[in-house]
Amino acid sequence: MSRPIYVTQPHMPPLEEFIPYLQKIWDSKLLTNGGPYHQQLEKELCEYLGVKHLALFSNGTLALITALQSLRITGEVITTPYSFVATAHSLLWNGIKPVFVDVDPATLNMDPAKIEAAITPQTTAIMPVHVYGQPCDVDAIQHIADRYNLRVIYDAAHAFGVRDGQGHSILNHGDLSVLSFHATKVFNTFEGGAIICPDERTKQRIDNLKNFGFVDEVTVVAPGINGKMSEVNAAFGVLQLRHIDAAIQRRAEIDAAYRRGLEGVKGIRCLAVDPKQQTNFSYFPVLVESDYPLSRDDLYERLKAQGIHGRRYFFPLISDFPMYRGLASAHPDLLPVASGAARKVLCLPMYPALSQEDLARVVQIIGQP
Ligand code: T4K
Repeated sequence: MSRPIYVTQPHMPPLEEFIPYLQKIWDSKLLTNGGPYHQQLEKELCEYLGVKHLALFSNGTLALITALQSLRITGEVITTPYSFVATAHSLLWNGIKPVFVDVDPATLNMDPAKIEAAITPQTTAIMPVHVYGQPCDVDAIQHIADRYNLRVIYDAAHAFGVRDGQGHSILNHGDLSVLSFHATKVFNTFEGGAIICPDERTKQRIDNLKNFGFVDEVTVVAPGINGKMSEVNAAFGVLQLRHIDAAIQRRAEIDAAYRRGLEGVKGIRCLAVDPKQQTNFSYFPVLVESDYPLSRDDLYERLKAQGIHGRRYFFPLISDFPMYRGLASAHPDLLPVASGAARKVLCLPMYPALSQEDLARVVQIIGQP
């Protein structure tokens, strides 16, 4: 059998381009705690993404946990069950009760029409996710948040570089947005993440919180954590930024090729994209509908038998995991769209180095299962 094809493969610049960065770190002996590459990457990411302030983190999960801390969120937070577990785990780590609402069938993002009914006197915030990098209905969500005086923290782990219909960064919506720079993401720093915030004061609080709460050598203002990104990760990010446009362009070509190849396949549905929005092609999910000859799981196994490892993101739903399923809002009857999507979705291999031949093989197997 030929070598395996995974759902993703990290985008890596040539190693020799990274050596001079490492040399600088070796020479300076500055390894972490807000060193020069850390500062440079924060600045360059603000420019690239079109955001005002950005605080780097060692991963997206710590960034989510800290984002909630920074706004002192308590009580209940309305969120989506259709995401990676880290979304809801960040709430539990803060002693917050997640309240799940169903998703929109077109985008698989939180359905704004379901939010109001889930609000209680304990609700303090909404945590939606831009799933697969598809923007949430940010205006509808903000409207509800304003009406009920709720904070909005976007889990934007998938949404690096995504822009709304007006060409503005999707990361500027809500009170805070959180990115992941994990190896499996469009922009990776091996491990990493960031919080995007609109003002200097919030950025300062986040920076304090990610450094144990220190504001100077002898003053600790909050029970902070260690969420800092190291210089090696930050340097890698600076180099990655030089290559990111080409990487996203290649993803766009793969996305288009999948759509063309799968167009006539009965029972396979690709998620629609809004041509006004600028997406990042981070994943390529397909829905395996009932008129396809195989079930989603059978197709997943069929591909796997040929060395093609798609992934069922996001199955099981977060609300089906043991630490969540006892919640009243976790009942599958209340989450029919999310439950259906979790049964139908298969994410196909999507990464810049995916060859035409490998892509054609995936399409061919799906077309003639
Ligand atoms: N919010 C959302 C909505 C998220 O999706 C995530 C993370 C987070 C928050 C939390 O952000 P971080 O704390 O992770 O920064 C992966 C990732 O570990 C996770 O970051 C990601 N979401 C999630 C959707 O996917 P797994 O368990 O599927 O990863 P794994 O190790 O099975 O990798 C998938 C495939 O990628 C492998 O089969 C091969 C390839 N791969 C992976 C790694 C790690 C490589 O080729 N090289 C690598 O180094 O969770």
